[in-house]
Amino acid sequence: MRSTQPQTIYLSEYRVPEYLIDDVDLRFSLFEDGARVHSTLTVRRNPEAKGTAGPLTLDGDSLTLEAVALDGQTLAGDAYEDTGDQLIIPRVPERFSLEVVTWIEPQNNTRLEGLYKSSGMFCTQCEAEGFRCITFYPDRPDVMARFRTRIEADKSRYPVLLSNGNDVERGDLADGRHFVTWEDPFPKPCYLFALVAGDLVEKRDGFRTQSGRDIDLRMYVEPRNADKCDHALDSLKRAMRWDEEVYGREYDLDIFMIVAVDDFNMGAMENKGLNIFNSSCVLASQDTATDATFQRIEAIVAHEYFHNWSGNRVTCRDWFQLSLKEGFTVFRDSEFSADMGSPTVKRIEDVTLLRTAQFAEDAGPMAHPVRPASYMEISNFYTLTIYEKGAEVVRMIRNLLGAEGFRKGSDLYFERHDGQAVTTDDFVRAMEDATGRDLGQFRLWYEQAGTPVLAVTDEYDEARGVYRLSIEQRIPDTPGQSHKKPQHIPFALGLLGEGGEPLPLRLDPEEAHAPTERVLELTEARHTFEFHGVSARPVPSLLRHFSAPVRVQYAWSREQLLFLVRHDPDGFNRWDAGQRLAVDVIQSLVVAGPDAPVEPALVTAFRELLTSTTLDQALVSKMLQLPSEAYLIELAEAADVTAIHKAREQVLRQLATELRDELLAVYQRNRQSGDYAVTPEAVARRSLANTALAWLLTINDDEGRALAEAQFRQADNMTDRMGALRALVHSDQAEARTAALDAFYQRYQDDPQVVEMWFAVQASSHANGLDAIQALMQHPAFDWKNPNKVRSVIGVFAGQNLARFHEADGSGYRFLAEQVMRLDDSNPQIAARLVTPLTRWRKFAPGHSSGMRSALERIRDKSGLSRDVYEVVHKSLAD
Ligand code: B3K
Ligand code: ZN
Repeated sequence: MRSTQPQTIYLSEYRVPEYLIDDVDLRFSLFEDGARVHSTLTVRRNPEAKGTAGPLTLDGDSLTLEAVALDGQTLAGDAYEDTGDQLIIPRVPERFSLEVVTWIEPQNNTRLEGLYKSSGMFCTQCEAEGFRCITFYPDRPDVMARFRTRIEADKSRYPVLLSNGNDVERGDLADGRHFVTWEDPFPKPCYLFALVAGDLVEKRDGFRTQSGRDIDLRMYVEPRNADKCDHALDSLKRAMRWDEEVYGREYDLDIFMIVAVDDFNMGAMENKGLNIFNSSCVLASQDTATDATFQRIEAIVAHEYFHNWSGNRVTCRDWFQLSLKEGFTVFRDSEFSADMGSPTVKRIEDVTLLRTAQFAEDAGPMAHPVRPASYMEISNFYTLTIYEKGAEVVRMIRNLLGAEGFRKGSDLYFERHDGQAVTTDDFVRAMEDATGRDLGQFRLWYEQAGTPVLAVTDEYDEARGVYRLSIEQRIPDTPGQSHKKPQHIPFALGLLGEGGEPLPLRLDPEEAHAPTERVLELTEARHTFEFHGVSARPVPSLLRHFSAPVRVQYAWSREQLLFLVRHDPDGFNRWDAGQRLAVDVIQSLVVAGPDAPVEPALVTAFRELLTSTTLDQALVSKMLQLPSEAYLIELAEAADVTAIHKAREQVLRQLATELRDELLAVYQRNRQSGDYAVTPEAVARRSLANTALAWLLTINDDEGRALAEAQFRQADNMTDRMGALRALVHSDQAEARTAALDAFYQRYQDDPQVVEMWFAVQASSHANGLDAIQALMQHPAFDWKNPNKVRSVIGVFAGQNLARFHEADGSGYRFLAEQVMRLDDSNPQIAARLVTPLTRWRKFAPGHSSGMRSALERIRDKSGLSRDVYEVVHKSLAD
């Protein structure tokens, strides 16, 4: 056990900083055995701080302090205290300059927070609290300062030296060293500081802003990746244009830089003017990246770029406000992706993630509000709730205010708070002030955790021609929160008549021109709505576009769902009806056993989808995906993973058997020749062809296998090569599987991002149990120090290969506990993420949950646990 228990930090204890920093002057001397950091801070007492002046307290972590000087005078050892995690100077004047010299060891930094080395280059990650691993500083986002950064390093090893802002000076030094000085004119919190030093190639591009300023766009990558930059740069230009057009936001510096690094704890980081990316989220070529990767890169490049306004110019007052920048920015990138591709498909993808993973988080032991009230380790709060639910909350505000009102609100927010560190409440207030709308009750979305459940019942009064809909909302208890208040929920709906026609929704019997879709605003625990002039019992299309992040309970019959699949004019709900139908069919096989017959209505629905050429093919490709095992588990009461897996496989095989000819036809119809392009149409066609292939291989179809092998060999793009490989790897065809995997590795072994995909496709396959996973970890390409490798093998096994991870003997759980404990010593952030599957132990049938719980207990009992893992494990085991 730890010697001291980690402390909980509370929002209610927020105090303004006692000292502010106006300017930071940094000098980095980089060497192979460490780095010296000279920092000069211009400090003044905060006029808003209450009471008499207290000591200056700066945060630090893993630093060797070499010298401290105040206003040019070196301080004697008794004039300050270095506690290890704080530098305390008891007596300081109102205004002063403070020089601090620290020594750090980036080459030994395995946590990948602060300054560290990745593939021979120096790079940084400071959000949330990494800057304190570089030098002593008030490491909190409400201290905003102007940074000037001089980097000195060996010129031949590190010809490229980068930091935030503009390069203002460069030159050569003695001993083959050189320096570059960077100046960032915009005050920023230290979490947005960045430094990169390496032997990198530069790809240049440019962008002219709406006001006619020319921006230099630069991308820095290792030489072997020089041909994988175009897509990110193109995405960046599209994002810059979109933010001007949709939000009126223009880029502010003269240079915008993107750097790719292989060892990175997450996807990317929005450092001011110098975005740093995980290589897997920025590098792409037709031969090495799938369509999904191309789309992910476009979204992440845009996300980080959008942070320049939503996060950097207007930042967070404290880390409880994280969703202020993350929820808003996810909403922005999601709308951007919708505009660049298919809006319905994007909505389906976002909702799939939300309902599968965020709902699970919101129902588990780590559930927290979009604005949490407390935390132990902030790194654990970069969650689906902060990001995805936070984005849904912003989306609801946009829908309540309308696009125009929302734009007025965002304009006011950016103007009012430019250069400030603010709260989610400031965001909501700007929306209210710009439109006159009262969002008082709506604010509960930020304060109450848990996914609201809407129980919907209906009655049809034939004599009066009235259709009555009752909606009851209930918000489940979550850790530390019970007896919640009703929330303000926008509920979009439509009604379909007997022939599938949209009916006018007359809330008032006299209404002449009633709309066929309405957004009902739920504010009470229970509402009843009456729709008039309805001549036959309608089929309701509920929560269209997924207008609020809630669970809807309604007793749909299979006939109603099939009807919606055929007729709902809302593409999202058409897809959703198909999913509900498939869930219902799979769940009935979980109960009745996998040999029970499969509902013919499902086969009919899929046949219609496969044979239709008039339906939007992008939507069809989504509708053909069966609900995932993870989603089925989320929906279950006490999930029996084996039964769920078997039932789902059985449905898949049954559909493939009955629809074999249609699948072959879909495959042939959608095979493409000609130039590769990532347009919604082309992506849909590749997806349809690859889905058909995968289904054919579930029934060991000879023709299907031959097609897969041929496609694997002949593909001119990674989507098709990977599609074929995935189909083979997930089939029973052991020989074909091994041959394809070997050939794939031979071809791509020098490309780490593709090797990660090669690991992941194996780790996710039901054909591979624990032995195979352990063998992958012995492979020479596996690397404990590289988070992507850890995620692509261990993370994928525990998160996607569910039947094998949840093997009845508990071996998967023990295995995961061991890996978490091993990793916790070197990279606590990644270790804490890896625990996630175990935290859901209460969700599973007793045979599973006791093993999961024991695995958590084993981790809990390890001595010297990091704060990251400590928090997750203790909260998961709490009663
Ligand atoms: N803001 C970063 C995430 C930082 C995570 C720190 N543990 C990336 C993003 O959301 O854009
Ligand atoms: Zn972000």
